[in-house]
Formats: sequence, structure tokens, C-alpha cells
Amino acid sequence: MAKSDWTCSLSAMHEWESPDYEPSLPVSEKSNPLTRDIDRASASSIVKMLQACDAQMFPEETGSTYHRLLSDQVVTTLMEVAKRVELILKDPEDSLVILSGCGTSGRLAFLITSGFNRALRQLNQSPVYSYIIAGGDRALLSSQEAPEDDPKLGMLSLKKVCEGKKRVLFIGISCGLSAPFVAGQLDFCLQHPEVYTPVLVGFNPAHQARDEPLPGCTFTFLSVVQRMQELAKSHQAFLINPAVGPEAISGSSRMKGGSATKILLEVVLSAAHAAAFSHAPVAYNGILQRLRAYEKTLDVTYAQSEIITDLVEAAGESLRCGRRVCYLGWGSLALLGLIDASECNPTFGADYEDVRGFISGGYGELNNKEGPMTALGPEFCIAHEDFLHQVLPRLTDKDTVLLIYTHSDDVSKVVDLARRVREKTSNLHAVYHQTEEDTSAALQQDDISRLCLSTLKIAWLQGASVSASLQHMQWELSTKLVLNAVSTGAHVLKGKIYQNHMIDVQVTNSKLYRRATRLLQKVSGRPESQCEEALLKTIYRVDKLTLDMTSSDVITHTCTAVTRTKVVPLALVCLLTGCSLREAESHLERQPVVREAVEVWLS
Ligand code: S6P
Repeated sequence: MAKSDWTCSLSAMHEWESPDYEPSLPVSEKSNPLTRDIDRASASSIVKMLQACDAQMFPEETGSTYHRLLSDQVVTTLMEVAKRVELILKDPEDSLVILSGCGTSGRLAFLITSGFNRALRQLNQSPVYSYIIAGGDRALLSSQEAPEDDPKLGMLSLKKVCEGKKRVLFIGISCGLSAPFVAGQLDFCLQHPEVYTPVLVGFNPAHQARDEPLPGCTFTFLSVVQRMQELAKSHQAFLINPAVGPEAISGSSRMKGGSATKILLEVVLSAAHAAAFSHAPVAYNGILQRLRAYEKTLDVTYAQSEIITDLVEAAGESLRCGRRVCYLGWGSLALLGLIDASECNPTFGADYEDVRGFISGGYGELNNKEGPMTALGPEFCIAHEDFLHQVLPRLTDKDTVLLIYTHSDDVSKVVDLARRVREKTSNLHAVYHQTEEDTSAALQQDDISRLCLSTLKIAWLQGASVSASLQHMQWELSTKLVLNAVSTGAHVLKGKIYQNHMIDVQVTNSKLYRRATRLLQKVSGRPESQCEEALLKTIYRVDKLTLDMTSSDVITHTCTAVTRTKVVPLALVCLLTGCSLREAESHLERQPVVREAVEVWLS
């Protein structure tokens, strides 16, 4: 990257690693020094900042106190876990590999298990992978934050999936080493070592795991991690927890946390598949080579920053004028669109119509456990036909539409859809992947490019060291990076971010409740108790709290907060001005751009 045109010095890249930098926060919750001013940045600077943040996943310089993706200890653990998967692949009877998580972590569990089960089916093998997502399949497409707080629910859903199994490799994903749902599952595995081998994937050092008491439990996430550390010495449990640096938007683990989850688990599973089915034993160098291929993905993707910037600008403009962004995708890339869109609600307080994903083939292609969910409401209508019926008739030039595909998809279908969209809006863009050698769809691609305002072509060299399946996973990661940049950048341009914090964050689980309180402290400079009080007043929509309210637990607060909007911005206005809740509401109505609103009151 041309670092000269943007002030990304080496020290800023590493500042977060200093023991004095926000010492009370785990890495996953720290604010990234690189993005301090992202709220005032142009689209082009936003993309550069995101690129620099992503580059922190693979630091050029080591010598840090943290384990990183390429650290010896991490690579060795990946090898060990891959060997466990290999054993199951070779003798799958009564065995399972389970990937489980909440929010984005659960969505990626779904994406990864779907891809590897597909690979098994192609080899005429029976599927061994299963996913669990807190809140069930509806959480694949919408924000379901509350089940994350329930360790018992985690444990019960694991038990249910594993009924009758004699050997289970359980991979719990919690980027912040914090989700009670996952802690409950890991605890259950530790209690039944004859069946379960637990693996934990996250992006904080073990001692930074969350130590908050869990309702009805004698353990915390931290105590579970400590028990796992003990067992890890004898390879009865595994911890994969490199640091990838703070997120570009503080705590937004859908970004680097999600990318690193995808990288690590795909490296493990693809190494295991190669060992089980292609006579390529799991080896240190093989793991390293795969990790390097993903590192390269970042470079290949961000080599297109100019066009990514165009997309961010277009999407930002649409959101700014109250219009929408649609991702129309094919295959697993479409799933990345669905995932990215679903995250905009909890992350930016967005409406489901603001950023929406659609997949060719709908639920048939998604192939989720619970089947079609269209009956749950319009936000669960995800097929291209749904787009054609519900959205297309209302599209204008102010809406941004992205076509997302690869040249291995049926490109003639992409041309057809592009033509139909083009009749309603000229604000149409293409994002596609192809190998350099593949010119089979060149003519159709010309048609698409003519219909589109911009075309983001990501061309890949078909290297001998990269298998076709690894290449497809690189395309997925690349798509994830582009879409994360588009949706994050667009919301930043809309004014949803203050410095690098999501100020309009939903307060719908205990992690978000704590984060909201901290944010109020940081911005207002008031003590914690005052901030929590202000937060509770906006949650319960009262100017005076009752004893009932103050004596309730955090779960009760967050259950009430589910029905509220603008909780944190309102609390902030009350704190800064001392005004009543009603006055704060009318302030915010007059100044809906949260960043500007906050600045007005701070000055
Ligand atoms: C984060 C996303 C959330 C998290 C979820 C699980 O950007 O909005 O849904 O994925 O809270 O977090 P964790 O730390 O357990 O993976």
C-alpha cells in the first residue's frame, strides 16, 4: 500500500500492542489507533484505513508479546487440530466436527461447515460437519443477540446435535473469548472428555477472557479457558487465540475477527481433507503455505482500492439519502452478502431494508438446517425472485445494487438480472472473481460491464500451490473484505460512527451493555455509575429510575433494550446537557447524524 499518502506509520500500526494502551480492555475491545479519525475520513481514506487494519492480521514485524496468526505456537496448534479432524474424516462413524458461535461467529460456522460438507459430498463421503448458531437459523440472517448470554442454551443445543455420537471435536468460536453461550458448551465438553475434545477459537490472549459471573453457573469464560489451558498441555483441549489487533470500528468483530476465524478454520479443515483424501499428511509447512495464501488475498483485494472506494461512495450516498444498498449474489459469495447485510442492524442500528442481501436459488442454495424461513417476515425473503417482486419495482438511481459472482457461476443469469436492474437504476456495480486464464465468460462479462457503473474485477493467478477449493475460499474472503468495507464505509459516511465507535449500538446483550457504558464514559468523561444510570434511564425511558429497575440484572435490562432505538445517543445527550429524556429525543430528531449531534453538544 502507498502508506505515504495517509499517515499510517509503523508506530501507529503497533501502538495497540503497548501494555499502556487501553490496559483495562482486551484486544478485541480496544479502539484502533489507525482509525481514530475514520468518522471524518473520505471514502478513499476509509478504505486505506481498513486495509491497514486488515494488514495487522499478518504483521511484517514480529517480536510482539502477542501470538499472531503466523506464530509458531499457533501454526503448531492448527496442525494438531487438523490431525484430529483427519482422524474423524478417516473413521467418521458416530463422529462429528461441530463449529459453534454467536452472531458473526455462528454465521461463519455455517458458511465453513456448508463448504466442507459440500466437499465431502463431492468425494462421495458422508458429511461430518455440523454448525450451531445461538438463536437458531434465524440468526443467520438477522440480529439475535440475546441468546449469546445463555450458557445453558449453548450446552443444550450442543447436547442435542451430538445425541448418540461417540466422538465429537467441538470448535467453539468467540472472537472476544466472551460469549456465555460458547462458555456453556466448552464447560459441557470439559465435563465429558470421553466424547468431546474442545477447541476454542478467539482473538484475545487467554488471560483477557471475560471474567464476569454467568447467571446460574459456577464458571466464567476465563475459568473455562484456564481449565482448557491445563488440558492443552496433554492435547486434550486446544486453544487457537492469536491476536489480530483491534477492530477498525471498536469491538466490531465481524470484521477482522470474522476474517481470521474463516482463515484459521479453513486452514485446519483443508489440511485435514488433504491428509485424509489426497495423501498429503498434515505438515507445518502446509499450514504455513495456506496461511500465506490468505495473506496474499488481502493484497490482491486491496490492490483494487480505487474501485472499492467507488463502491463505498455509492453505498454511502444511498444510505445518506435514506435509500438502500442491495447485494445480489450467486453461490457462497451470496452468503457473504447475506451475512454482511444482516450485521448492519446490530452494528449500526440499521433497518433491514438499508442493506439487504439476496442469493440465487434462495433457501435451496442456502441449505440451512431449519429450511426456508420466509414465513418469519420480509427480511427472511432472500431469493432473487424476492428481490424482483419486493424491491426492484421501487428502485431508483439513488439505490445502489451490487452483483456478486465468479466466472464459475452461470454468468448468463448475471447478464439477465443486470439487464432487469438496469431498467430501474443506473447505480449498478459488479464485483466478480476469475482466474487469469479463464476467458470463457468474456463476452457476457463485457455485457455486464457495459451495464454497470463500475466493475470490480479481481483476477487471480491459478498457482500450482493453491487448490481450486482453497482458491474459492480466497474469493470468499476477498468478497467479505470488499463487502465489509462497503457497509462499514457507507455507515461511516452516513455519520453513524463517532471517532471509531459505533455510538448507535444496540444494547441487546451483556457484552454490548458493558461496551455502551464504557463508550458513554469515554465520550462524556463522567464516572461509570452516572453513565450506567443514564443508560438505564434511556433503556426504561424514564427520567427517574425505580428500585425495581436498578435492582434488576443486566439480562433484564438488555431484554427491555431490544424494543428501544437510539439508546446510547440519547443517554449521551442527557449526560452532556443534563436535559430530560424528552428534550434529548427532540434534540436527536433535529440532528439525526449522531456524530454531528455529539460534536454540537461537546462543543
Ligand atoms: C460483531 C457482531 C456480533 C458478534 C457476536 C459474537 O461484529 O455484530 O454479532 O459476532 O457478538 O461475538 P464473539 O466475540 O463471541 O465472537
